[in-house]
Amino acid sequence: MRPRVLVLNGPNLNMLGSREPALYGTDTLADIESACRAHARTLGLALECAQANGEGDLVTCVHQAHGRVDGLIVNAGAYSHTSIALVDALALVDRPIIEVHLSNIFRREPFRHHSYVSTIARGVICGLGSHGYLLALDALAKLMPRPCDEGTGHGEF
Ligand code: CA2
Repeated sequence: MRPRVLVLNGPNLNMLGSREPALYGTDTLADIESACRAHARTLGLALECAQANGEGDLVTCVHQAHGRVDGLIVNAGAYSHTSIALVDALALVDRPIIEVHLSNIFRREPFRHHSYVSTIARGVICGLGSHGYLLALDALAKLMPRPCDEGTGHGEF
């Protein structure tokens, strides 16, 4: 069985490619998801992608992933900075979570400098545009232990 990863994107990220290319790049969400699928294939990972604009819908996606996925990549968009409900759901997952932001949130407005998701994420990648998602897949491929890795020390950096 290949380790399974969920790539979860939050509000407004379905609009990527249409506006603000200087901040978020020119790739659409479909472009990002298909690059993730191709990269996951080379890493031997099974990939699922989901996007939701509502906070409760994102919480539901996390609940549905619970027990089914071996790792998560999360760009919660603006909810990263506001949602205790989402971070509570993510905290229940007990699988490695990599937080991704397209933009460097620390070069932006102060209200973007804090992320609730970062408090439970195994790692955080920001400011590298859509390439950040591929780096997050690389990280998860190392962090998710596979059955054949038992006792070899794999599953850690
Ligand atoms: O840099 C990121 O990936 C963000 O998560 C993007 C969020 C923002 O609220 C976070 O602070 C950082 C916003 C996504 C907005 O997406 C748009 C897409 C197309 C046009 C305009 C906005």
